[in-house]
Amino acid sequence: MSPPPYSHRNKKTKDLSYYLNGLAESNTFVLAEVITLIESTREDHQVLASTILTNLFEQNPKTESLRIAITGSPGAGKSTFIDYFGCSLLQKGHKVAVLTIDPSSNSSRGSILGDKTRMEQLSVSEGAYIRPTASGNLLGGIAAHTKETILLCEAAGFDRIIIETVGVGQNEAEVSYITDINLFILQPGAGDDLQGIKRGVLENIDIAVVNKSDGDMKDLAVETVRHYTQSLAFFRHALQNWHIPVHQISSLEKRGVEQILQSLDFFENESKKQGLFYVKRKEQELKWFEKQIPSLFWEWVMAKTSFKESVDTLKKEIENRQLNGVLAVRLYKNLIENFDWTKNGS
Ligand SMILES: Nc1nc2c(ncn2[C@@H]2O[C@H](COP(=O)(O)OP(=O)(O)OP(=O)(O)O)[C@@H](O)[C@H]2O)c(=O)[nH]1
Ligand SMILES: [Mg+2]
Repeated sequence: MSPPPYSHRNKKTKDLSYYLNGLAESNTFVLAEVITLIESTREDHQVLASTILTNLFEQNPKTESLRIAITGSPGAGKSTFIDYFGCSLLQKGHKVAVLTIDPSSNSSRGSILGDKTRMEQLSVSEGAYIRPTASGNLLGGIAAHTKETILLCEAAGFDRIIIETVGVGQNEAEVSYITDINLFILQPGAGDDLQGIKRGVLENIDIAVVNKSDGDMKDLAVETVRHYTQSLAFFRHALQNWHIPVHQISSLEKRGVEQILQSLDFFENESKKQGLFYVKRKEQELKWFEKQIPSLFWEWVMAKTSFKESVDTLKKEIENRQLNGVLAVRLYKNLIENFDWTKNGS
C-alpha cells in the first residue's frame, strides 16, 4: 500500500488527524508509522502515541476482532502454518494482521527478512499486514508494545490478529494475557512424553494442531494426534463442553486447514455465547495493567540519578561483601521512604 499523498510533506506537518485518518482509512503505511511511534523511546513520540491511543479508545471500534495466539516449540512450523492459515482467512473475507517476534535477531531488519521467507504468500497478499518485532524489548515472550499494536491493527480494520510467540513455556501463559484463543502447533512425535510439556502450556491450549503430516511423517502424525487426544481429554477447559480438538495438517502441502477454521468459529461463537470471551478480555485489561506497573515504576525510579547511584552503591557493597542481601533490602526500603521524589530528574 502506498502512503497517503500528504505524507510527502515535511514530517513536522503530520498531526494527529493525519494518523487518525490514515488508520480510519486502513492505510498500512500509516499503521506502520504509528507502531514505530509507539515503539520509539523519544518523549515527543510517546506523547503523540498516547494521544493517538486515547483518541482511538474514545472512538467505537469498527470491527469485532479475534486475537489468535500461535504457540509451539521452535521449528514446529508456526510461521509456515500462519502463511497457509492466514491466506485461508483472507479467502473468507477477513483482514489479517500478523505480529511476530523474532528470537534470532534484535534488529528489525533481520526479523523482516526471516519472516518474509516463511510467509511468502501472505506477505504479498492484499488485506494482510505482517509486522515483525525484534525480541530486544521483551516482557516474557511478548514485546512490551504488542498489546498496543493489536489495538492499532484493529483500528485499521484488521479483524483477525495473529500473534506468533517465541519458544515454549512461560510465553504461552504470557500470550494468553492478550489473545482470545491459543492454537498450539506441534510436530509428529513431539510430546510423546507429555510430562515434558509444562502444565502452564497445556492449560492454555484451546486447539492443538499436529503439523507436518506429510511424506514419511504421516504415520507418526496419526499416532501423535491419538496420543494428544487421549491426554488432553483429561483436561477441564474453562469453556463448558469444549473438548480440545487435535487437528492433523500439512502447512507445506496446504492440507487440513478447514477443520481448524471450523473449530475456530465454533470456539468463538460458543465462548461469546457463554460469556467467557468477554470475561477474559476484561480480566486481561487488569492483568496487563498490573503486569506493566513494576517495570514502568522501576524505569521511572531509576531515571532519578541520585536514587540510581544509591542503588548502585548498595549493589557494589553486596558484591564486596560489605553488606548482605537482607540488610540491603532494608536500606533500600529506607531509601525509598526518605527520598525526595518531588525533585525533578534528580
Ligand atoms: N514437511 C513439512 N515441513 C514443514 C511444514 N511446516 C513447516 N515445515 C518446515 O519446518 C521448518 C520450520 O518451519 P517454521 O515455519 O519456520 O517454524 P517456526 O515454528 O515458525 O519456527 P521458529 O519461528 O523458529 O520457532 C521449515 O524448514 C519448514 O519448511 C509441514 O507442514 N511439513
Ligand atoms: Mg517462526
